[in-house]
Formats: sequence, structure tokens, C-alpha cells
Amino acid sequence: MTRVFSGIQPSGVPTLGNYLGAIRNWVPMQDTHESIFCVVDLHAITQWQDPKELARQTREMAAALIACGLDPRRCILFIQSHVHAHARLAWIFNCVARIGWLNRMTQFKDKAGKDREAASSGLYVYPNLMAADILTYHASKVPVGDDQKQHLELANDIAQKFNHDYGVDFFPTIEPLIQGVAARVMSLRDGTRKMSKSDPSDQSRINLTDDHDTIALKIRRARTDSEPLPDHAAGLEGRAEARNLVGILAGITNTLPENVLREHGGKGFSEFKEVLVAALVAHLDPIRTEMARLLDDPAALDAELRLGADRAEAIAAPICARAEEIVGFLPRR
Ligand code: AQP
Repeated sequence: MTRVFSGIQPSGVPTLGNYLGAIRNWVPMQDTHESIFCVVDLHAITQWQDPKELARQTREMAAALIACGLDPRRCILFIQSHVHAHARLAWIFNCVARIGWLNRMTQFKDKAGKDREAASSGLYVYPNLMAADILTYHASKVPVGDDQKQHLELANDIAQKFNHDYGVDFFPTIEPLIQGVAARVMSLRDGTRKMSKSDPSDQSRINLTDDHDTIALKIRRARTDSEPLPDHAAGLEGRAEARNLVGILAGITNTLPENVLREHGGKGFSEFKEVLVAALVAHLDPIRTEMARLLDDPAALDAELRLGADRAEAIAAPICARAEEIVGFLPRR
């Protein structure tokens, strides 16, 4: 079975964007691939995280992944910092990747904002850690959205340069795993920005922990225009917020936006939003309930994560140790 790796940052409460764009697509992969899923806390601290919150959010993210359908018996699910190979290989990759390559990364520019000098150096070398995450498992497929393609290309450049510089054929080529039409969920306050767990406005997103009333309030307040819904996709041109709400209903009900428009075209937003609230609550309520149940027994959850870390380490540690040997590190005997 092909080995896949994917990660998610515990940088806040998981959102509907994380769910529709990533987590939901990981669930069927458990049966078709050797699947490794990771809560990437090392990545999260590239931007400031309150320590107590980080620990809480890390457990919460793990609970969310299980509640969404990741089964620790059918996949390997663990916390990144529990497996030291990630940080060790990332250091080697810091010494392989060229500064010129990192300078081209658009995500750094986006996340660092205007004051790049004040960004952490961790944020700058984030793609090197991501390359290590994947390559320390010799994973050959990575489910990614469009925004991560550049990082994947960089990971391949790193693997190739490592192989070339050390005269080995050690790291494999990574291929993106494209999963149908990628759902990009946008902010409820601004249809041109993506929904993000770290957006300062809680009103901009649906969290997987939101209850019925909260979801209803956020959707009713979601920004829209005053036109009714069109009955075909061309009518959404230039209407980012309308397109987003249609996309969310299509995503959550597993259909295409065209079908949503066929059914709801002509409706005003107040009517359409009630349909959307009902669909979201029906889908997300069981996830929220299961998350709460899992978080009610942190010891049991931590035990699952320890088991996941043991299984991950069994794969990652020998690959990282071999990379260290190739580089010329004297083994500890
Ligand atoms: N709005 C989104 N629509 C679709 N997919 C999304 N993803 C994130 N937001 C959306 C996908 O979720 C996965 C995990 O993301 P991440 O936590 O590693 O980092 P991110 O992409 O930076 O996600 P956030 O929520 O925006 O986090 P913060 O606010 O901390 O930066 C990825 O596969 C991503 O594509």
C-alpha cells in the first residue's frame, strides 16, 4: 500500500475549512493507503502560541480528527513533537535547502505579513520541516491543497539535492495526491479570504465545537449581497460571499454547487441560510458530541496518541538514523 502523510496545526479550534478541505478527505484514505496523520505542534509554534492553549488545542485537534472518522486502529495518528525524527531531519534539511529557494515561498510572505523582519526564523524554514515530516516516513504521496503545492516542490528539491550531494538514492520523489475538486472554504466575513482557525474574528468561521445556536448566529450574520441566488454557476461571478455559502452547502451535503443552485436558485439569502444552518447542524453535531466525549477522558486519548507515536517512531527513527549516517554523524553507541 502506498504510504501517505498529512498534518494539521493545532493553532486553534479546527474549522469547517479544515474539515471540508482536508480532514474529511483523509477518512477514506485509511482503507486505501498506509495513512499517517499528525497534529503538527512544531509547525504551530512558528507563530506565537500561548503554551497552555497549545497543549489544550493539541489534544482538542486529536479528538477532532478521531471524531471526524480517523480511526487510530486503521491509521497512525500522533503528535509531531512526540517523534523526534521530525526535528532532527528538519535540521539536516535546513542545511540542504538554499536560502534562495525559501525566499520564493509565497506562504511565508503571506503569513509573515508586512513586518517580515519580525517573523520567526521557524516560519521561514517551515517548508524544511514539512519536507522532513514527509520524508522521514519515505511517504510518496501527500494529500494537499493548491496552497501547499509549492512546499511539496521544495520538498522534492531538498530530497534530490540530498541524494545528489551525498551520492545516494535515499529519499523518494513525493507526489501530491489531488482529491477531486478541492473545497476552499472562505471567511464568513469576507469571501475573498480563506476561513482560518487563527483569524482574530470568531464570526469569520464555523468551529467544529460550535453548537446549533452558534452556527445559526454565525450563518445568519454571514456577509452576503442583496440579490437572490442564481440558478446556475455563472450567476455567482463576482459574488464571492454567495459562492462561498453555496460551496459550503455543496460540500457538507456532498454534491456539486450546480445542484445546490438548481434546487435553491431564486431563493433569498434569509431562506437559503436556514437551509444551510440545518445541513451544518445535522452534519457537525455528531462530531461535536463525539469530540466532547473523547475530551472527557484525556487519559484514554493520550494513550491512543502514545500508541500512535510508538508506531510512527518505528518507521521514522530508522529512516532518520540512516540519513544521519549518510551525512556522517557518528552514531551513539
Ligand atoms: N479554508 C479552508 N478551506 C479548505 N481547506 C482548508 N485548510 C485550511 N483552511 C482551509 C486545509 O486544512 C489543512 C490543515 O491546515 P493547517 O492547520 O496545517 O494550516 P492552514 O492551512 O494554515 O489552516 P488554517 O486553519 O488557516 O490555520 P492557521 O489559521 O493556523 O494558519 C490543510 O490541508 C489546509 O489546506
